[in-house]
Amino acid sequence: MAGEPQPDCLFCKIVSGDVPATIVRETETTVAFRDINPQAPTHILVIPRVHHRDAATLAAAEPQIAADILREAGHVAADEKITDTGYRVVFNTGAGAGQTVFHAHAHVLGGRGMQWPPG
Ligand code: IU
Repeated sequence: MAGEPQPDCLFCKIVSGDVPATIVRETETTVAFRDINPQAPTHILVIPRVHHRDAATLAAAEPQIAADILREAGHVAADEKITDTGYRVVFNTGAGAGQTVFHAHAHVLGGRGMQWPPG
């Protein structure tokens, strides 16, 4: 069922503690942890505890939790002191856009200059 933990989902396992991660913030509805393969000096993933395959699906099903993700992305940026220099919040959506883990997540990237358009 939508929102329920999926046995083969890596991020559900991080939420449950079955897979270790460097967690930097937690709330009742979200977990934020350092990306294992950072693409910037700060690269943190903010995920919902509930399982939805991408950000759009999460926002349609549980809009308050989607809002929680955005708020937590801001807190992460403040904690990492990247708000003054600027940072990027990215939701890769679909394999063609680079999504590899199909549990909704925001990438919070900062600590270096960013290019536009992104690759
Ligand atoms: P993507 O947008 O679905 O491609 O992002 C998935 C991210 O999850 C990617 O940046 C990976 O480096 C990251 N990740 C992780 O942090 N820990 C893991 O065990 C695995 C992937 I697998």
